Amino acid sequence: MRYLPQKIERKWQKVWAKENYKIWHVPDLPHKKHIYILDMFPYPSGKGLHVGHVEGYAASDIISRYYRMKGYQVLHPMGWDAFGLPAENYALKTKKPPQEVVKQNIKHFKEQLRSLGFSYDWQREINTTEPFYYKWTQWIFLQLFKKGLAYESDIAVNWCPSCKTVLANEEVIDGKCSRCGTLVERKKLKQWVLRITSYADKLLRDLKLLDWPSRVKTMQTNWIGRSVGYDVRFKVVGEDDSLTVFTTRIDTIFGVTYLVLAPEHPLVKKIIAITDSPEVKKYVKEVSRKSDFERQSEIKNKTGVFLGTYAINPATREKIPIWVSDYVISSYGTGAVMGVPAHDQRDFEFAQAFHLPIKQVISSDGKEEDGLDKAYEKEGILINSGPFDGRQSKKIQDKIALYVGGKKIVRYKLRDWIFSRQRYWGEPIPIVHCPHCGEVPVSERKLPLRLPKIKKYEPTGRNESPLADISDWVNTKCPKCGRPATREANTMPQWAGSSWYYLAYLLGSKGLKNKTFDFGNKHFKKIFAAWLPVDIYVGGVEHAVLHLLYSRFWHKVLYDLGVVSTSEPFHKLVNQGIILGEDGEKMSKSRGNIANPDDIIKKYGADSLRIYEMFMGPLSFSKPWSSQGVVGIYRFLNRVWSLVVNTISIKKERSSSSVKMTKEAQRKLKSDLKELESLRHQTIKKVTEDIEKMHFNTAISSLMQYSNALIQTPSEYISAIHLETLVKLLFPFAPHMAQELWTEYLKHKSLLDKEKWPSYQDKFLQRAEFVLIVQVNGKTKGTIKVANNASEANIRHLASNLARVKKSIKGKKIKKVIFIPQRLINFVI
Ligand code: ANZ
Ligand code: ZN
Repeated sequence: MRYLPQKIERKWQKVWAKENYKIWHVPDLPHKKHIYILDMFPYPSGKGLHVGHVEGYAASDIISRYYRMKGYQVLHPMGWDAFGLPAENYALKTKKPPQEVVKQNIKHFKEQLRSLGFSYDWQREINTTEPFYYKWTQWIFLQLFKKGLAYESDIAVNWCPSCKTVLANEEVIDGKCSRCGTLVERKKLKQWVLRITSYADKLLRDLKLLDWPSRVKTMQTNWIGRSVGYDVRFKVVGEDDSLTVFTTRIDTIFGVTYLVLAPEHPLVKKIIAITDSPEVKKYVKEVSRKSDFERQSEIKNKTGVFLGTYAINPATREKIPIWVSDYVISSYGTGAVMGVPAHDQRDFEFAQAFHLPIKQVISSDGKEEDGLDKAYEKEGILINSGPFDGRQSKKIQDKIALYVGGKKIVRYKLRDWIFSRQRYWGEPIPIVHCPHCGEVPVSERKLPLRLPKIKKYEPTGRNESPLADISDWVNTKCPKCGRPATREANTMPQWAGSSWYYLAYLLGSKGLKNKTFDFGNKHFKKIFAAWLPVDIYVGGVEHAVLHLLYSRFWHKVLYDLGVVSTSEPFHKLVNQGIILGEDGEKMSKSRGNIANPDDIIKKYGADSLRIYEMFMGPLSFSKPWSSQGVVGIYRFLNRVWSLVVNTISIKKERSSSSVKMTKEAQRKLKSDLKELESLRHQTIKKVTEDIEKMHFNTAISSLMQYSNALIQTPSEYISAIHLETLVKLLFPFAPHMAQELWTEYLKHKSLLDKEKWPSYQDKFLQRAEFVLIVQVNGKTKGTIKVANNASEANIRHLASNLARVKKSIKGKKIKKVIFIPQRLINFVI
């Protein structure tokens, strides 16, 4: 009769697992109301599931179980994002092949997910490293290639000459390699790149269609970084060339006192070739070694050098000097900037550092200030601007553009996606390099291009993946001309397989293994059209600009290919907040403040863990862990358990009719039971609405209130409908315990997944009586109990007759009575 979560939970997990979790399996083509509820799938690291995973997965499980009871077909799948660095690094550390490590880790993760009672359609489980999965990843890559959206390009990367490897920006510290301390160089390397920039406008525009947290939308908006401005040409003195700058403030052009180029700008090279200036050469060489990260973090400390050349300002015809500085980014705009120190703070600091003139051309009142101490960046009235003096700065932009020959242009911060990695554990890029035909795609019929099993999968230290050393894999024949050729040896990045996995679930392994090789076949299209877009997507905010942008990009390409029928993959996005350690700090091994889900399940059961994490606070908030909190929830579940178990056994012993009562007691009991029935309806309403809004903490609060009210009611008067309602409402949160009570104590044969969600009736929401607060001048003097249908006059009369109220208002004039129905009455004297 005791609540023993460990026993109960294992029992029901076994029942649910029957016939490969048939109970949660939905058909490819839904035939009634349906909903697609998706979790961000994990990469199966060696550490196993953490409490942050549990938070998001518990939330999506609750809504999945709820919608099933509401009669929906719920697609709620799970799988493994198993290619990429985390798995490979773990393999290197444990000195085991990645294939083996991944298999082991998946087994462990799956066991953990099962032990939490999550209701996944395991028949649709996918794994990005299975050849029949990545053949589609490769297929999508080939479609991108055919559309000109995948190309090879020489790209500047961070290069350590000692480790002979590319480094990420984060791996460069003070310009040095974080592993060996050697000065890092920027190096051009041939890489595969995806043209995400050609979707920049659509990616930005369609954010409007999405029900996403505004924080994530803002991050994507800034990352895409749309700017409307003008390209303006400046003639270079003594050269045939002209220089084009990109500016968003063409209204400041009369205030340009210098031009400044990125060190990589082609004109810099050209001028160096002519002047052979040692100073310029030295500067360019120095900064070329620095990563972008470093250049941008040095914003306060401006460096630069005069190129020795001049240009003509097209607005004033003045001769202005051309400088080189690393505050200009070579990959943005034209890599050239017109310097307006009076109206741009970065330019102001640069001009001060190098004693360049500062010329004010805009002011708030049309008058020049003497000596600016910082840039005036706002709009205003033009001054010192020839024919445009006295005009409003913003409105005059197009006219000034016409005057100086500027061209309006939209530019984006978004850069194309560098898509190749020099590592082993990724999808092979299905391209053959032929000396005669160039880059030739592997025939689609030959996919998957399998990743060969190799003995040495450590990074080579050259700018190639270890695959380059496998000669019988690399050497092949050109698919086009049949002559000897070599395979692309770089692999795809971690983000490839996850860019389309929500589609893979819809096909399942059966569909993915389908021989008819066409993603766009009619049947697949029908399945996609039926389920997409994903209705609710739950996951961490750390994916805001990586995964969530990449997958939107691939989806839009597939949309343009006619494969999918919606322009966006994920309709509603929900971010779970970060769970901090008990000390309020980020959970980490070194701090020793990590809460381990396995330990909690062992001690208190999965149901307690699930409910605790939902009760910690609003889902999207970050919040600290509390061991005491877990215990509190465990006690709550124990109380519910005893309530149901005791009520059932006591009811059996004595029936309510055998008890003798006075008339008065009978009347009170009747009123109490009426109240309880009203509370039942209120609880159903609240829990229903809260689950749909994903306000789980408040849903749990109202379940606590309802169960407390039941606990206070004598068992023999609690009708079965109360216990059934409580158990059903509790089911999405604590499925094991609810099912156990339903089966063993309430004696039902059904599984709750197949039961109907309780409904409420509005007429019962009205309570028979209310407790009303009575105040005088805002100070509480007492409470009165009034019938639901009592009139205001009646209530006023009752309230003013309270002893303490009587005393306060005696002989005073009542100025006003504030009455809030069902809550409060306040006499203002
Ligand atoms: C002159 C000017 C005057 C500017 C002024 C701003 C204020 P967003 O909005 O981010 O697109 N810029 C252009 N290309 C650059 C590059 N490659 N590296 C660094 N800065 C660059 O910014 C556009 C503005 O950033 C441009 O407008 C340019 O400076 C600078 F009062 O031109 B502006
Ligand atoms: Zn060829």
